[in-house]
Amino acid sequence: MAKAVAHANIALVKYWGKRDAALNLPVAGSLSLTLDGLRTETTVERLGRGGEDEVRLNGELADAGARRRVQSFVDRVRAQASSQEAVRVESHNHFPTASGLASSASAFAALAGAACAAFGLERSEAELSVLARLGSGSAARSIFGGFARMQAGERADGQDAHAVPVASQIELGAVIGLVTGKAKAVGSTEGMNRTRETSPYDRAWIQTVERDLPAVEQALRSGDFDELARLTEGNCLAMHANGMAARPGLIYWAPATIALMHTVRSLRAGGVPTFFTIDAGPHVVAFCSPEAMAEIQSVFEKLEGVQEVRACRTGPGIQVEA
Ligand code: 2P0
Repeated sequence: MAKAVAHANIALVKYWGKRDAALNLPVAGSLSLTLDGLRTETTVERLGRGGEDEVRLNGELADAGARRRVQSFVDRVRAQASSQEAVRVESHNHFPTASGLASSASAFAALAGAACAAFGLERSEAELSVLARLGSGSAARSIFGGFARMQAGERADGQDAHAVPVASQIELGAVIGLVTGKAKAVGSTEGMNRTRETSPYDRAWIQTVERDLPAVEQALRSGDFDELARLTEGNCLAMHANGMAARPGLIYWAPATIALMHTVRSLRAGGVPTFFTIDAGPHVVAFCSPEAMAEIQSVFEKLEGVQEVRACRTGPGIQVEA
C-alpha cells in the first residue's frame, strides 16, 4: 500500500481558462502558495485482480461521479504501468467543516503521488505535476510547497504544462474567512469554460495574467510586499470581473465577501500587512505576514456572515510513502 499527503494551494495569479478541456491545459500560467492547514491524505492499495476499483472519501463509499473521476485518473497510471489491476483508494480531507475550498488541488496531487508509488512508478516532481493536472488543473501546483508557478506550456500533449517552484523573500500566512452559504452554483470547470466562450473581457483577462505573472515573481524575489498586494488583489478582481461579464454572468460573492474585502483594505490602510484574494466561491483569503495572522483572525471572527475562520501557514510539497 502506498500513501501520499498533499496540501491545497491558493492562487495569487489565477487560473481561469483552458486551451484544452480534456487535458486541463491552461490558456495562461498561474502562481500559488501551498498552505499547511488544508491537507489531504490518500492511500492506494493494489487488489491483485482486475475489475472495479473501490473508492472511499472521508470514510464513505464515493458516489458514482466521484468514483468515475478517480477511476479514470487511476486508468492513466495503470496505462503507464502496463497494469490492469484494480485498486482501493481511500482519501481523507482535513479541511474546515464549511469548506468550499479548493479540495480538488490537494486531492489529485495526493492521488497522483500515491497511485504512482502503488504501481512502482518513479516519477519526478515535474512528472507528478503533469499527471496531477490531468485530474484538476490547480492540482499541478500542489505537488510543490511554498510558491509555485504553473507553466501554460505550448505542447498539444501537455508534457510542458506543469508547475515549478518559485523563490521568494516574502513569507506569507493566510487567514481564510469562510462565508456562510450554500455550495457554489457554478463549478470552476463550467465557470471557466462559460467565461472563455462568452465573456467580452476574456482576451484582456489573459493579457492581464501574462503581465501579472512576471511582476508577481519579481515582487516575491525583491520582497516588495506593497507591489505584491496591489498585483494580487488586481488579478483576483479582474478574474471575477471577467466571470461577471460572461453570459449568464458568474456571481460567486455573498454580502460577507464584500464586507471581508473592505475589512482587509481598511486593515492594510491601518498598517497591517495583508491583501485579499477570492476563488470561485464566496470565501475570502487574507494573505498576510505571519505576525499579522492572529489580529486578522480576531477581526474576521467578529464579522457577520463569517461562519468559520482558518489560519494557515506556508505548506510543504507532496510527501509519498511507498
Ligand atoms: C486557481 N481556480 O487558480 C483558480 C482560481 C478557482 C479560481 O483553479 O477544471 O478545480 O479541475 O482544472 O483546478 C479551480 O479550478 O479546475 C481553480 P479544473 P480547478 O486556483
